[in-house]
Amino acid sequence: MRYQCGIFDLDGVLVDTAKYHYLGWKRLADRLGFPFTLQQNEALKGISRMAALELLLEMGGLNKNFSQQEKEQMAAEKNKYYLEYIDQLGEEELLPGVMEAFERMRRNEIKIALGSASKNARLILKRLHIEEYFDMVIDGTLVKKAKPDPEVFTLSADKLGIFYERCVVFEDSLAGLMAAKAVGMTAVGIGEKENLPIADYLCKNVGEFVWEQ
Ligand code: B16
Ligand code: MG
Repeated sequence: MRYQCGIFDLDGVLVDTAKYHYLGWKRLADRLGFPFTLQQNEALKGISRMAALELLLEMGGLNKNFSQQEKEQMAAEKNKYYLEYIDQLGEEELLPGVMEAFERMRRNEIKIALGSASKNARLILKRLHIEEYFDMVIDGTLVKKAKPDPEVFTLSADKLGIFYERCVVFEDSLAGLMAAKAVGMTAVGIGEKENLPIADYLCKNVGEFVWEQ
């Protein structure tokens, strides 16, 4: 087998929490008085909370209006909304193909890793009851540099002692695909070609990926 490790992004790949991130940012944008569309939300996917806030404020033409302290309060406000949404999260919100992919990887002794920018990743894995599947969990609390920097993926591979060329990264964001490709990992896009034009492979869900190719 060419591959020894699969590194999974969380939001939008294992679980559809991307919609809750959108709703959280939308509530903040509504309060600040500017529109924020699903299409605009594409650019916020995969990047850190503070980087997403900066982009959102730029989209609303308000990026110069606030102090660092005010921005931190707004990021906390969005996270409060987000935590309200994911409070109800259950196993039924796992995206299709996830359990099949994990079982197939276990049978083939391929390591399973998480590479998420989210600081809420552990909480979400617990809610979904899938924490036990992971050989390595790297999330937003452990990395200094956010995607498109590859740190969140290289840290997984380094800790597991696996060459980057032997890793497959599953991502729904352009920033994440760029990160994977920058270090020679195979980049599988979960989503549409128009949003993920640089993917090595495109799949509707993680269960579709053919490990033997
Ligand atoms: P949090 P992923 C990312 O998770 C989300 O895609 C992105 O929209 C979010 O801003 C980021 O996590 C930070 O999340 O606010 O929970 O720390 O896609 O890398 O799993
Ligand atoms: Mg994602």
